Amino acid sequence: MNDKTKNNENQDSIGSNLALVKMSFLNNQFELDELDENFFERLKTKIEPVQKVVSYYRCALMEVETKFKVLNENFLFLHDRNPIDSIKTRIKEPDSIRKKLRKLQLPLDINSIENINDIAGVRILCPFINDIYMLSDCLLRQDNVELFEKKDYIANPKPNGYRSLHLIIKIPIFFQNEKRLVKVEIQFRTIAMEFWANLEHRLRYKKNINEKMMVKLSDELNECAEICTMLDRKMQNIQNSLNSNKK
Ligand code: 0O2
Repeated sequence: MNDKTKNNENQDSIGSNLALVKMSFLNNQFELDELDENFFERLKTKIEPVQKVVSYYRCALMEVETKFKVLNENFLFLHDRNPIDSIKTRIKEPDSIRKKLRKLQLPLDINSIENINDIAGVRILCPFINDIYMLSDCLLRQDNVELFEKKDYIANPKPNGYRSLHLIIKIPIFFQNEKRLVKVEIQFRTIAMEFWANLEHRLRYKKNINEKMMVKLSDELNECAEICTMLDRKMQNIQNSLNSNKK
Protein backbone atom coordinates (compact mmCIF):
# COMPACT_ATOMS: atom_id res chain seq x y z
CA MET A 1 0.00 0.00 0.00
CA ASN A 2 1.51 3.39 -0.94
CA ASP A 3 1.45 6.42 1.37
CA LYS A 4 -1.26 8.13 -0.62
CA THR A 5 -3.59 5.15 -0.29
CA LYS A 6 -2.79 4.95 3.42
CA ASN A 7 -3.60 8.63 3.71
CA ASN A 8 -6.92 8.23 1.95
CA GLU A 9 -7.79 5.30 4.17
CA ASN A 10 -6.98 7.37 7.28
CA GLN A 11 -9.11 10.21 6.01
CA ASP A 12 -11.99 7.87 5.21
CA SER A 13 -11.81 6.30 8.63
CA ILE A 14 -11.63 9.72 10.33
CA GLY A 15 -14.58 10.80 8.22
CA SER A 16 -16.67 7.79 9.17
CA ASN A 17 -15.66 8.03 12.84
CA LEU A 18 -16.62 11.70 12.83
CA ALA A 19 -19.97 10.83 11.33
CA LEU A 20 -20.35 8.25 14.06
CA VAL A 21 -19.53 10.81 16.76
CA LYS A 22 -22.05 13.26 15.29
CA MET A 23 -24.73 10.61 15.01
CA SER A 24 -24.07 9.38 18.53
CA PHE A 25 -24.43 12.90 19.88
CA LEU A 26 -27.64 13.37 17.91
CA ASN A 27 -29.06 10.14 19.26
CA ASN A 28 -27.84 10.99 22.73
CA GLN A 29 -26.04 7.66 22.98
CA PHE A 30 -22.36 8.55 22.78
CA GLU A 31 -20.40 5.39 23.47
CA LEU A 32 -16.63 5.65 23.52
CA ASP A 33 -16.03 1.95 23.04
CA GLU A 34 -17.68 2.17 19.62
CA LEU A 35 -14.66 4.21 18.50
CA ASP A 36 -11.29 2.92 17.50
CA GLU A 37 -8.81 3.68 20.33
CA ASN A 38 -6.50 5.74 18.09
CA PHE A 39 -9.34 7.87 16.86
CA PHE A 40 -8.82 10.89 19.11
CA GLU A 41 -5.07 10.87 18.54
CA ARG A 42 -5.57 10.89 14.78
CA LEU A 43 -8.29 13.52 15.03
CA LYS A 44 -5.98 15.72 17.11
CA THR A 45 -3.15 15.56 14.57
CA LYS A 46 -5.60 16.64 11.86
CA ILE A 47 -7.27 19.42 13.82
CA GLU A 48 -4.32 21.01 15.64
CA PRO A 49 -2.56 22.51 12.58
CA VAL A 50 -5.88 24.00 11.44
CA GLN A 51 -6.56 25.45 14.89
CA LYS A 52 -3.08 26.96 14.93
CA VAL A 53 -3.51 28.70 11.56
CA VAL A 54 -7.01 29.91 12.45
CA SER A 55 -5.65 31.38 15.67
CA TYR A 56 -3.05 33.40 13.67
CA TYR A 57 -5.85 34.90 11.59
CA ARG A 58 -8.02 35.56 14.66
CA CYS A 59 -5.17 37.47 16.29
CA ALA A 60 -4.63 39.47 13.09
CA LEU A 61 -8.32 40.40 13.11
CA MET A 62 -8.07 41.57 16.74
CA GLU A 63 -5.03 43.66 15.85
CA VAL A 64 -6.66 45.34 12.84
CA GLU A 65 -9.96 45.90 14.63
CA THR A 66 -8.09 47.63 17.46
CA LYS A 67 -6.25 49.88 15.00
CA PHE A 68 -9.58 51.09 13.60
CA LYS A 69 -11.14 51.52 17.05
CA VAL A 70 -8.20 53.72 18.00
CA LEU A 71 -8.58 55.83 14.84
CA ASN A 72 -12.32 56.16 15.47
CA GLU A 73 -11.75 57.29 19.05
CA ASN A 74 -9.07 59.77 18.05
CA PHE A 75 -11.19 61.25 15.25
CA LEU A 76 -14.11 61.67 17.68
CA PHE A 77 -11.86 63.60 20.02
CA LEU A 78 -10.48 65.81 17.23
CA HIS A 79 -13.59 66.34 15.10
CA ASP A 80 -16.52 65.51 17.32
CA ARG A 81 -17.89 62.72 15.12
CA ASN A 82 -17.11 59.08 14.26
CA PRO A 83 -15.79 58.20 10.79
CA ILE A 84 -16.68 54.54 11.42
CA ASP A 85 -20.27 53.42 11.66
CA SER A 86 -19.42 49.75 12.33
CA ILE A 87 -16.65 47.16 12.11
CA LYS A 88 -17.34 43.56 11.14
CA THR A 89 -14.77 40.78 11.18
CA ARG A 90 -14.94 37.25 9.86
CA ILE A 91 -12.81 34.18 9.18
CA LYS A 92 -13.60 32.74 5.74
CA GLU A 93 -15.96 29.74 5.85
CA PRO A 94 -14.37 26.31 5.13
CA ASP A 95 -16.63 25.89 2.07
CA SER A 96 -15.50 29.22 0.59
CA ILE A 97 -11.86 28.28 1.32
CA ARG A 98 -12.34 25.01 -0.56
CA LYS A 99 -13.94 26.83 -3.54
CA LYS A 100 -11.14 29.42 -3.64
CA LEU A 101 -8.41 26.70 -3.55
CA ARG A 102 -10.15 24.90 -6.42
CA LYS A 103 -10.36 28.18 -8.37
CA LEU A 104 -6.63 28.76 -7.78
CA GLN A 105 -5.97 25.08 -8.70
CA LEU A 106 -4.12 24.53 -5.44
CA PRO A 107 -4.10 21.33 -3.35
CA LEU A 108 -6.78 21.22 -0.69
CA ASP A 109 -4.44 21.28 2.28
CA ILE A 110 -3.39 23.55 5.11
CA ASN A 111 -0.18 24.67 3.34
CA SER A 112 -2.15 26.16 0.45
CA ILE A 113 -4.12 28.46 2.74
CA GLU A 114 -1.44 31.16 2.73
CA ASN A 115 -2.20 31.71 -0.96
CA ILE A 116 -5.69 32.94 -0.11
CA ASN A 117 -5.64 36.63 0.70
CA ASP A 118 -8.98 36.95 2.43
CA ILE A 119 -9.01 34.21 5.10
CA ALA A 120 -9.21 37.05 7.63
CA GLY A 121 -11.62 39.79 6.57
CA VAL A 122 -12.56 43.11 8.10
CA ARG A 123 -15.38 45.32 6.81
CA ILE A 124 -15.42 48.95 7.81
CA LEU A 125 -18.65 50.86 7.25
CA CYS A 126 -18.34 54.63 7.05
CA PRO A 127 -20.92 57.41 6.83
CA PHE A 128 -19.04 59.28 4.06
CA ILE A 129 -16.77 58.43 1.11
CA ASN A 130 -14.02 60.79 2.36
CA ASP A 131 -13.94 58.85 5.65
CA ILE A 132 -12.98 55.73 3.68
CA TYR A 133 -9.94 57.33 2.06
CA MET A 134 -8.92 59.12 5.27
CA LEU A 135 -9.02 55.83 7.26
CA SER A 136 -7.23 53.86 4.58
CA ASP A 137 -4.45 56.50 4.42
CA CYS A 138 -4.12 56.56 8.22
CA LEU A 139 -3.84 52.77 8.32
CA LEU A 140 -1.28 52.54 5.52
CA ARG A 141 0.89 55.23 7.18
CA GLN A 142 1.34 53.01 10.25
CA ASP A 143 4.85 51.62 10.28
CA ASN A 144 3.92 47.97 10.91
CA VAL A 145 1.35 47.84 8.11
CA GLU A 146 2.47 46.70 4.67
CA LEU A 147 0.21 47.10 1.64
CA PHE A 148 0.03 43.89 -0.38
CA GLU A 149 -2.76 44.81 -2.82
CA LYS A 150 -5.28 47.59 -3.37
CA LYS A 151 -8.46 47.51 -5.48
CA ASP A 152 -10.43 50.72 -5.67
CA TYR A 153 -13.92 49.77 -6.82
CA ILE A 154 -15.16 53.23 -5.74
CA ALA A 155 -13.05 55.03 -8.33
CA ASN A 156 -13.59 52.11 -10.74
CA PRO A 157 -16.86 50.33 -9.96
CA LYS A 158 -17.42 46.76 -11.25
CA PRO A 159 -19.72 46.49 -14.32
CA ASN A 160 -22.60 45.32 -12.07
CA GLY A 161 -22.26 48.52 -9.99
CA TYR A 162 -20.30 47.06 -7.04
CA ARG A 163 -18.37 49.75 -5.13
CA SER A 164 -15.98 49.33 -2.22
CA LEU A 165 -12.31 49.96 -1.43
CA HIS A 166 -10.38 46.72 -0.89
CA LEU A 167 -6.97 46.54 0.75
CA ILE A 168 -4.95 43.44 1.45
CA ILE A 169 -2.41 44.23 4.13
CA LYS A 170 0.26 42.26 5.94
CA ILE A 171 0.72 42.88 9.63
CA PRO A 172 3.13 41.33 12.12
CA ILE A 173 1.65 39.36 14.99
CA PHE A 174 3.89 38.80 18.00
CA PHE A 175 3.46 35.50 19.82
CA GLN A 176 5.34 34.05 22.78
CA ASN A 177 8.15 32.58 20.68
CA GLU A 178 7.63 33.83 17.18
CA LYS A 179 6.58 36.69 14.96
CA ARG A 180 4.25 36.03 12.01
CA LEU A 181 3.27 38.22 9.07
CA VAL A 182 -0.42 37.69 8.48
CA LYS A 183 -2.57 38.89 5.58
CA VAL A 184 -5.90 40.60 6.22
CA GLU A 185 -8.41 41.83 3.66
CA ILE A 186 -10.10 45.10 4.52
CA GLN A 187 -13.24 46.21 2.69
CA PHE A 188 -14.26 49.83 3.21
CA ARG A 189 -17.81 50.77 2.26
CA THR A 190 -20.31 53.51 2.91
CA ILE A 191 -23.59 52.45 4.45
CA ALA A 192 -25.25 52.86 1.02
CA MET A 193 -22.58 50.65 -0.65
CA GLU A 194 -23.14 47.95 2.00
CA PHE A 195 -26.93 48.13 1.59
CA TRP A 196 -26.53 47.59 -2.16
CA ALA A 197 -23.85 44.85 -1.92
CA ASN A 198 -25.91 42.80 0.54
CA LEU A 199 -28.92 42.75 -1.77
CA GLU A 200 -26.78 41.99 -4.83
CA HIS A 201 -25.09 39.14 -2.92
CA ARG A 202 -28.51 37.66 -2.09
CA LEU A 203 -29.61 37.90 -5.71
CA ARG A 204 -26.40 36.20 -6.92
CA TYR A 205 -26.98 33.16 -4.73
CA LYS A 206 -30.74 32.91 -5.35
CA LYS A 207 -31.38 29.68 -7.24
CA ASN A 208 -35.08 29.63 -8.05
CA ILE A 209 -35.27 32.78 -10.22
CA ASN A 210 -35.81 32.42 -13.97
CA GLU A 211 -33.43 34.10 -16.41
CA LYS A 212 -35.85 36.84 -17.49
CA MET A 213 -36.52 37.83 -13.90
CA MET A 214 -32.78 37.71 -13.12
CA VAL A 215 -32.01 40.15 -15.96
CA LYS A 216 -34.80 42.49 -14.80
CA LEU A 217 -33.59 42.47 -11.17
CA SER A 218 -29.95 42.92 -12.22
CA ASP A 219 -30.93 45.97 -14.29
CA GLU A 220 -32.83 47.42 -11.36
CA LEU A 221 -29.87 46.79 -9.07
CA ASN A 222 -27.61 48.55 -11.55
CA GLU A 223 -29.92 51.55 -11.40
CA CYS A 224 -29.85 51.38 -7.58
CA ALA A 225 -26.03 51.42 -7.70
CA GLU A 226 -26.19 54.73 -9.55
CA ILE A 227 -28.69 56.11 -7.05
CA CYS A 228 -26.40 55.01 -4.17
CA THR A 229 -23.44 56.74 -5.83
CA MET A 230 -25.48 59.92 -6.19
CA LEU A 231 -26.66 59.67 -2.58
CA ASP A 232 -23.08 59.20 -1.31
CA ARG A 233 -21.93 62.25 -3.30
CA LYS A 234 -24.79 64.46 -2.11
CA MET A 235 -24.30 63.42 1.52
CA GLN A 236 -20.58 64.15 1.19
CA ASN A 237 -21.32 67.62 -0.24
CA ILE A 238 -23.65 68.42 2.65
CA GLN A 239 -21.04 67.20 5.12
CA ASN A 240 -18.36 69.36 3.42
CA SER A 241 -20.64 72.41 3.67
CA LEU A 242 -21.27 71.74 7.36
CA ASN A 243 -17.51 71.46 7.92
CA SER A 244 -16.68 74.70 6.15
CA ASN A 245 -19.42 76.54 8.08
CA LYS A 246 -17.93 75.35 11.37
CA LYS A 247 -14.56 77.05 10.66
P1 0O2 B 1 -16.89 36.37 0.74
O1 0O2 B 1 -17.97 35.48 1.17
O2 0O2 B 1 -17.25 37.84 0.93
O3 0O2 B 1 -15.55 36.02 1.24
P2 0O2 B 1 -10.14 37.02 -5.43
O4 0O2 B 1 -10.58 37.16 -3.98
O5 0O2 B 1 -8.98 37.93 -5.78
O6 0O2 B 1 -9.97 35.63 -5.88
P3 0O2 B 1 -11.76 38.81 -6.77
O7 0O2 B 1 -13.21 38.79 -7.19
O8 0O2 B 1 -10.78 39.31 -7.78
O9 0O2 B 1 -11.38 37.41 -6.27
O10 0O2 B 1 -11.56 39.67 -5.47
P4 0O2 B 1 -12.23 41.03 -5.15
O11 0O2 B 1 -12.73 41.68 -6.37
O12 0O2 B 1 -11.25 41.77 -4.31
O13 0O2 B 1 -13.51 40.57 -4.30
C1 0O2 B 1 -13.39 39.88 -3.11
C2 0O2 B 1 -14.60 40.12 -2.22
O14 0O2 B 1 -15.23 41.38 -2.50
C3 0O2 B 1 -15.71 39.10 -2.39
O15 0O2 B 1 -15.44 38.02 -1.57
C4 0O2 B 1 -16.95 39.87 -1.91
O16 0O2 B 1 -16.98 39.94 -0.50
C5 0O2 B 1 -16.65 41.26 -2.42
N1 0O2 B 1 -17.17 41.46 -3.79
C6 0O2 B 1 -16.45 41.56 -4.92
N2 0O2 B 1 -17.24 41.77 -5.98
C7 0O2 B 1 -18.51 41.80 -5.53
C8 0O2 B 1 -19.79 41.99 -6.15
O17 0O2 B 1 -19.91 42.17 -7.37
N3 0O2 B 1 -20.88 41.96 -5.34
C9 0O2 B 1 -20.80 41.76 -3.99
N4 0O2 B 1 -21.92 41.75 -3.28
N5 0O2 B 1 -19.60 41.56 -3.37
C10 0O2 B 1 -18.48 41.58 -4.12
P5 0O2 B 1 -15.91 36.56 -1.94
O18 0O2 B 1 -14.71 35.69 -1.94
O19 0O2 B 1 -16.75 36.57 -3.17
O20 0O2 B 1 -16.87 36.12 -0.82
